[in-house]
Amino acid sequence: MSDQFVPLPEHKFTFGLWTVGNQGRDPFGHEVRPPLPPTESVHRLAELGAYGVNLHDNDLVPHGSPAAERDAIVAAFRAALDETGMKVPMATTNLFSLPVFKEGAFTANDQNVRRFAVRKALDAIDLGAELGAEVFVMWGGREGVEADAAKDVRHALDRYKEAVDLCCEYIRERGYSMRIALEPKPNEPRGDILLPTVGHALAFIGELAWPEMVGLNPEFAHETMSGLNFTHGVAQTLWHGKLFHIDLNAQRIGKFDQDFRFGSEGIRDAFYLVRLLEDSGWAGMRHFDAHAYRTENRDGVWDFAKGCMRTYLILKDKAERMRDDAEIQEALLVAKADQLSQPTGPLASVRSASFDEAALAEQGYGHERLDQLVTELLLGVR
Ligand SMILES: [Mn+2]
Repeated sequence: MSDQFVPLPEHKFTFGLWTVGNQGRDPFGHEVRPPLPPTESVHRLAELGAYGVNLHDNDLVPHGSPAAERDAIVAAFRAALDETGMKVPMATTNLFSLPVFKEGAFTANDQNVRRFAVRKALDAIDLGAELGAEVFVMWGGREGVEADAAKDVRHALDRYKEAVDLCCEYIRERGYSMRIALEPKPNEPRGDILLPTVGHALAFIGELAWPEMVGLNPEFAHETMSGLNFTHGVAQTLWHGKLFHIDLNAQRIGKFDQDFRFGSEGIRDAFYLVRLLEDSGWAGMRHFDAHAYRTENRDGVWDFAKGCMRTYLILKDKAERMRDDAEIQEALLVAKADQLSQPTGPLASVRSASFDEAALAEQGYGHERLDQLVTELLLGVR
């Protein structure tokens, strides 16, 4: 492998403990890999050049652990972070695995289940703050329904808003430097999940008590499952100032939630995403929410992790090459790409302008040539 694409902490690559720790269980098959201790993940990922790890509460502390046990686990994990210099930029809570959440968590019909869920989120906020996390992700995996008769979505959204507001109130009360990032997903594990896309979630934020504290954690696989253009979703999230975190992986449209190694499917889409993140000066984490194929043993897990980071760096290099490629830049001028940053108004000049409509309609934009040039760049022949 060429040394040019070696990951370093400055690249801000992070992995969830649940990603490299994934044991390969799927709806039809059991675990194929042994459990991976969180401290080992920290050491191995540090050796590979990652910046940090992220976690659900129960990735680190098993649910129901007594306080003394919890503190000992966190102390050992803290020691591994200190030994390696690894950070925990993001924390989240698992509100989807326990049987108690089978009908929902923040939006469960039962008020006591909702209170239990919010309490668990508050504890996870404390854990995240203790480890230095500045982003708290909320993926509402069970916030949905199969039997539409059973849930009024308007009331469910009231309760969803209430739960996010309660978490914001708690963060403010405790004085934590933490923001919340909602993670949209259309379906799986529920038949339909609330806040299914980036657009739904952005609109929801506008109804919250502290909208400035809440943004998004869009995921490549989740928007792609809906057949949407993930890069466009991220661009609009950036446009609203709401990109607080991002989940990178790979997914084919129309399939189950695949969570593949970044760039392993949809390499073009991955390229335009990397180009957007780099061109926009995104200062946040390049977080991978993915896992190794079920075919892999422990060695394959580290091949998976290395592959995610290496592909990102290769695509970042391709984005730089695109900027430096005179022919592509000339084709962009033919496409008038530079003109889009100019305002359309003011109103008076719109009203007084004269147009040669036939000439405007006649012009071509050279997209075929432009797209072929970019394709050849990605294929490595220019
Ligand atoms: Mn995710």
